Amino acid sequence: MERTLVIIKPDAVQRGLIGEITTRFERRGLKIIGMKLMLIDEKLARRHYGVHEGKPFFEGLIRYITSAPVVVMVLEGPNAIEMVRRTMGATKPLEANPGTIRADYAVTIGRNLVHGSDGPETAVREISLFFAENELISWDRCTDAWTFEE
Ligand code: IDP
Ligand code: MG
Repeated sequence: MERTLVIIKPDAVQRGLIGEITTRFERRGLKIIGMKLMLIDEKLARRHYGVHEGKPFFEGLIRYITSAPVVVMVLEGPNAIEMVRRTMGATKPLEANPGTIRADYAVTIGRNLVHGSDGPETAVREISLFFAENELISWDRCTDAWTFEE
């Protein structure tokens, strides 16, 4: 079982695509174990995207990700990291396979709708930046909601 961090970026939230993007992950069978709407502040943005510091697009990326609310979530499932990356599509929407989120809804690399952790270590680090452990739900300790009691 793996966990990964997904961010529905400001452009996707503003375009009303929270449901559409979330649905694609839900329908693949990934479990949402944490989810919130938030504004990312500059400090958090710089930590999250630290590996890109110094690249030409870095400052623009920080402005973009802090510009308006995002939805952050933790998804859990077998191979969740790779599953999310493949569902998102390539970083450049032009190169993303048809049927992926970025191919179906995005046109430019600078507004590519969604983030997903790129590997196991990154996932652990990114999840801890956005969620406390007690904000993540253990579904196996929950009762099946279809079990009617009355
Ligand atoms: P990823 O989101 O597919 O993992 P990364 O290479 O990690 O792609 O880049 C992080 C984010 O930085 C991208 O999703 C995109 O929003 C932005 N980005 C990457 N390269 C460029 C670029 O050349 N111009 C503008 N933005 C970029
Ligand atoms: Mg990345």
